[in-house]
Amino acid sequence: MYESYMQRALELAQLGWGRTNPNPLVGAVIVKNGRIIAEGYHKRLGGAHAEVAAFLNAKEDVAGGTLYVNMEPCSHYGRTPPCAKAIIDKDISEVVIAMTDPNPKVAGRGIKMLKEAGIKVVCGILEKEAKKLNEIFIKYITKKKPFVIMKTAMTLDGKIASVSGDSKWISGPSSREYVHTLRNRVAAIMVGINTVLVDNPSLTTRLDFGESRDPVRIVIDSKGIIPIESRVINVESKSAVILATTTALDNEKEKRLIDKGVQILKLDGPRGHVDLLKLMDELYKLEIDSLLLEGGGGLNAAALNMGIVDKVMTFIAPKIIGGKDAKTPVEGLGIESMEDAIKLHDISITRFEDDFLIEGYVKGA
Ligand code: AOF
Ligand code: ZN
Repeated sequence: MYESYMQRALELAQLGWGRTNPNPLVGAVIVKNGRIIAEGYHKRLGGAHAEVAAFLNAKEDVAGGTLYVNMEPCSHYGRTPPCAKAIIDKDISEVVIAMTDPNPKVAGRGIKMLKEAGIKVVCGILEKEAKKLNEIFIKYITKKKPFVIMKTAMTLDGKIASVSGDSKWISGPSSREYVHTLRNRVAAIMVGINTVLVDNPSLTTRLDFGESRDPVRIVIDSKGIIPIESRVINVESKSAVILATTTALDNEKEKRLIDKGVQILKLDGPRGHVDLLKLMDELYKLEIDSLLLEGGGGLNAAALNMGIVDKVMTFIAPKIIGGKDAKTPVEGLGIESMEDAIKLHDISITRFEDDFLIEGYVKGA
């Protein structure tokens, strides 16, 4: 019973995808006399927390009911008052929780408040699923850095473009649609300058159905050579464009970019490169909790080497194009010994028509 109501809370939580960042995805269900009498979820940043949303939706008295919620109710005054207090005030008898809140401001205090008020608390129901759902929030709130997903699409022979640079399209329509779902969920998307020069992407979200919103679009451009007329700068979008560059950026160019609404971050790193570690700290300060890294190979290699990648998502299309000079997902100098290879864990495979998506996590990110 606990599991099925928690499953429902997890489903509700997902309705908030891409709208709650940098807050978690939270859903709540209230059960009384063996049936659901209220449901709610966290809809958007600054809005009611899931528990309060469920109270607002209740059509009958919730007193004596059991509340199911996928994250420990909060105990602090943040953008909204503490949910643990609201639960106590509503006379809920039992609270079933999937995971404790990793936010240091809460971290067990919500559960403590409930127990002290005499409410029965059960914790750990569908905990693994709940932690996976909020993997972004857990990383962001505990490590104070965005959760980085390196996404690539390659042929069966490991190429991301043909020898002539053609890459439209490696993966099929249903894989590409899924990438737009991802763009709709994450706070930001990031590419290297070569991708801008070669593909001229807009980096916006295009969904076939439903309301879409664009992630903040970040371009890594150490020398400041981005063309002013690039699509990413000029396409119609409500989302910001951040140019992560260095002091090599020419003053005149900087002014023109700022006039176009581009935000400039100058983060000088070793050998004239942008310091990716500093960038992660800056993005945390901007409340960017998640980053979809969409290449190219040079930037992917740098990101892996700097240890900023948390998750890898690789689409493999059953096509063969060959060519020793055709680009691959990870360039750089490469690792010499297999023993030192970056190994992924918690691997999963999903099929999108003829393509396979392989996902896994990088240790210690
Ligand atoms: C949410 N939604 O349903 C729950 C949250 O500053 P605030 O008021 O937005 O609070 C954010 C914190 O509240 C968040 O970091 C998490 O610790 C806790 N729980 N947050 O946005 C919810 N239950
Ligand atoms: Zn709350």
